[in-house]
Amino acid sequence: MTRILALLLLALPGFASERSLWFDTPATKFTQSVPIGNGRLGAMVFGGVEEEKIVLNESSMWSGSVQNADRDDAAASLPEIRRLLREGRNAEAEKLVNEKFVARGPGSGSGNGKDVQFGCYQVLGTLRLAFEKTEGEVKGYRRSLDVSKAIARVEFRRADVNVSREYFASAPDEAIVIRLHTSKRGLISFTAKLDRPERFTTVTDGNSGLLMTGTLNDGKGGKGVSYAARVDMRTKGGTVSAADGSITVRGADEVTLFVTAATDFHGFAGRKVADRVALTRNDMTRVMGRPYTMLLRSHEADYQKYFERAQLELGPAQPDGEFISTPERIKAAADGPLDPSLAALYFDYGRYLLISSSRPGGLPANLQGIWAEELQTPWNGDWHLDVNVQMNYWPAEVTNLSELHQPLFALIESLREPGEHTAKAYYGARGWVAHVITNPWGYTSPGESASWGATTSGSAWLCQHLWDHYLFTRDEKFLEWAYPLLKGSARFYADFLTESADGKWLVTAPSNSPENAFQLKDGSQSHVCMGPTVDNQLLRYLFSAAIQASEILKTDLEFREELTAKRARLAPTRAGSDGRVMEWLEEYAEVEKTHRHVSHLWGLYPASEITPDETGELAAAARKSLDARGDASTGWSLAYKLNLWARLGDGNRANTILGMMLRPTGETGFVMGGKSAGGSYENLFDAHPPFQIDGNFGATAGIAEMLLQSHNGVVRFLPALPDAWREGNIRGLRARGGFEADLYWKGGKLLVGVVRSTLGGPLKIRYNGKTVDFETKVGESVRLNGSLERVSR
Ligand code: FUC
Repeated sequence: MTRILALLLLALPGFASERSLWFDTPATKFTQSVPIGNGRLGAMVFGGVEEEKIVLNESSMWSGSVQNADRDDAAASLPEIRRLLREGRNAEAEKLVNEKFVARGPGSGSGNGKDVQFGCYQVLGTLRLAFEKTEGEVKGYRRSLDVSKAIARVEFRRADVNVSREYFASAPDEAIVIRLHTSKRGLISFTAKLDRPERFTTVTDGNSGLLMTGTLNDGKGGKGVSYAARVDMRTKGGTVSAADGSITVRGADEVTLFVTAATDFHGFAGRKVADRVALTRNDMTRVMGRPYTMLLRSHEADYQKYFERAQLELGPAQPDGEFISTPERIKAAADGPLDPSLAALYFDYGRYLLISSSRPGGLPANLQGIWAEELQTPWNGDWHLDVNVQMNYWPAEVTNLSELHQPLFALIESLREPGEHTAKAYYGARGWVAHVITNPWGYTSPGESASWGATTSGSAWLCQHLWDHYLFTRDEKFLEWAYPLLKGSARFYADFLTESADGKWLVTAPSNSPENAFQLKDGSQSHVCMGPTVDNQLLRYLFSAAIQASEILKTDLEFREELTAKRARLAPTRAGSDGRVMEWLEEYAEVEKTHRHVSHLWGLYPASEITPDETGELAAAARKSLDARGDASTGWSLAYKLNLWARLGDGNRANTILGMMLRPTGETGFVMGGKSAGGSYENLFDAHPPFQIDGNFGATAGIAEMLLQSHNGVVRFLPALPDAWREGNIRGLRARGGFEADLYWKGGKLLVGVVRSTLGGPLKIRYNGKTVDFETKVGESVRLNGSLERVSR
């Protein structure tokens, strides 16, 4: 009987399922609204009863333009900067970097770059539907986002009428689709408007359409990206009229609204498409010609082909877990232990956000994914290269969304040419380099301040993604494509390296340990240094990748030998006298002990030169470093620590940090660290604060990393399973070498592990201290019990 009742409940439309976020009120703030997106077009649904507000986004809404921000005479100061660094006069070196070695011009505009050439990612506009006032109390209000189908819904009852709205962003149909429905006929009446805070004209177009057009600032007093956004609708019954840039519908039975949008930005490097207005018209004609059910079906099929590749179930759900709203669930996470099913929802949400903000052929997910309500987004909504954009792509391979990694590769490719110019201007070096920030305009110059802008390893960190994609897929065609990028990056660093003060090592200089400052003996402080640990780790990885790639592709023997020799002279990762991993070449004291960046642990994650199995002492030192940094931090920093603890095999600590990420944030402004900082907004967007999506993606990767790891030739089952995840299963995670794994566990112990081999070859599995080896054939499944014995079923 109860079972029948449960089934009946589940059959009800919009019933809370584990795979939905839901709210019992409309959103009043952006961080309460729900995101939908097709990779390029995005929308945030507020779900107001009387006024529906839908914030619209398009991924290429970038102000600014292509520029040369390199100082062409910078290289002349390099010897002096290096001399000062060798003499330990870092503060003086930093002063010189600020004078001669930062970007020419305003750079990012101190993170407020909307009207300078760096530009900024900004909102497309807002669609507002003002509904005719109706008498009667609103009952049963529910706003939801089903992440298994990528559909948002608003439902309520008023004066015996059921009102429902359905929203999705279709990739196959290049449109946002909104269906308005009421249980009685003739009751849909509203006025639709389309606007943005500046630079727009909205006109009516035909009987039922709105067309908004405008041009963004190119940052040099001229015209930048031009855009067009269009709204049109199909109505059943009632009347439709157009006037004064708005559309009014009266007494319709049913309405389907469509939004199409485009800019003339086409790919990187400032190429433009011919006619963005025509593009939006063509998209509109096509989408309006297809029945709603067909649109919905092809959207679901397109979305689910990605989403259904992986599945995580963490049980048992807390009693009532399904019946309390998402904001209540995160409030509960603040007060008590983390509900495992909320962690599973967060994992699904992260995959949802990546599928919705990053599609092949498009731009990579930025600091906001694609969702922004402002003109001036925080930090320009750009691509930060000292952890942030990389973190966005940490879940791509392991959660089986490998193709969605492609926009990042396209970004990397776009930086090669401008990066060659920067390499020459600053370092007199061959190859290409990118520093800390970039945009769609190929920005590779340093930032405008030495304190953060002198990080020279952005390009090396980006290149890790090329090699890791190869490790997961073993796609040689891809490697052939990526090799010139890897080689060009390695070429740069091989030229750039210089001798350390004691002549022992080859080091990067000038550089930073991202954004962290240290104390010098004379009491001065500096960020600029020689050979920070992260650079040594990055270059060890990059050179190794370029060496191996050149072997696989049978090319560049001489260059390979040069890299091999230089790699041997990179400083190893070391523990200092306090037992922590040294962040710098020297044992400097850090200025801010709990600084959010933990870049010196890059070798633990995402790389794997530090592992508990192979380099136990360094792993212990990493543990000490993390303890000293403390857990509390900004959103992305928490996500980084979650991955690091997973790599250290400490599932309980990782789960504690995940719990901190799922606490409601009390902060709305900018917070750079400290106790109360990172957490979640009510819509589960990660709070830096402000909203920054990297934490969502980093945590998704971290959850996967708790359950499956595959670095250094070993596939590890459940390497960091927290006690609280007593029972569950994960299906469809990917492991390096072309493997795909499903794991089932109970009572905290592995029951069954299945590994499918898509490419054949050796497979080494480790669980609970035991290691077994297999030789697999293409398409073969290896099925194991909890003792790693092969079983047939
Ligand atoms: C880096 C971080 C900040 C912020 C910004 C977008 O500069 O240090 O915390 O995430 O990127």
